[in-house]
Amino acid sequence: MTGKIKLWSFADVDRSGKVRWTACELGYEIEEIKVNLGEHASDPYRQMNPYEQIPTAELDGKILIESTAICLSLAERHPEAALIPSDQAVRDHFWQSINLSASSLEIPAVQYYLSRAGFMDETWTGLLEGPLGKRINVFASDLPDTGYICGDFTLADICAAYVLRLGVQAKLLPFEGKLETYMRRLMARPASRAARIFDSLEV
Ligand SMILES: N[C@@H](CCC(=O)N[C@@H](CS)C(=O)NCC(=O)O)C(=O)O
Repeated sequence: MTGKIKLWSFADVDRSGKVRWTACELGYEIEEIKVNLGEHASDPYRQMNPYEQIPTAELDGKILIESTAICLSLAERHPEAALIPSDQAVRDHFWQSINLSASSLEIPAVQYYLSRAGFMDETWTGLLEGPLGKRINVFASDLPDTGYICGDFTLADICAAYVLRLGVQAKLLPFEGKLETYMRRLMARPASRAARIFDSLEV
């Protein structure tokens, strides 16, 4: 066991999944605290995360927020696991992929998914469908035929998986061909299973 992390989440499917999966890849013991909707916007949770968002983590006695940043903090502590590649040529592609998935795609993908599911105003569906549909399909078409985004498995795959799963569930991406092969490769990893990251994907 590498160490211990405390993780505050709503459910398996929210952004805490990226942190849970990263921690599982690194062999962390996870103490998970489920937060009910609404509790995230009041004390005591707000004391830890004044942005009133999930997830929050406690690592080495420090409170950390922002799912991708928490994953990177975990990965940086374990260079031997190479979840952040060390080769500069690969790193350029790594940072590009991390930012595409965790920023350009993740925010509209979550909003689109929630508006389709009735948790956000339905006007978002129409506003986001065109640009998000186009961009997430470009991202999926860039996936490798074999292996992972940076050759070996890295955090880029964890961040990509989060948006790709949403894209499939929101019917923006057909679960077939190269995308299906890539996602099934991720679904077969013991750590992604332990993190229950794909449990909601009915394929
Ligand atoms: N960029 C933040 C986004 C966090 C976020 O929006 N979390 C959602 C759950 S996945 C949330 O807390 N939603 C409730 C709200 O915003 O009130 C991160 O990656 O941690």
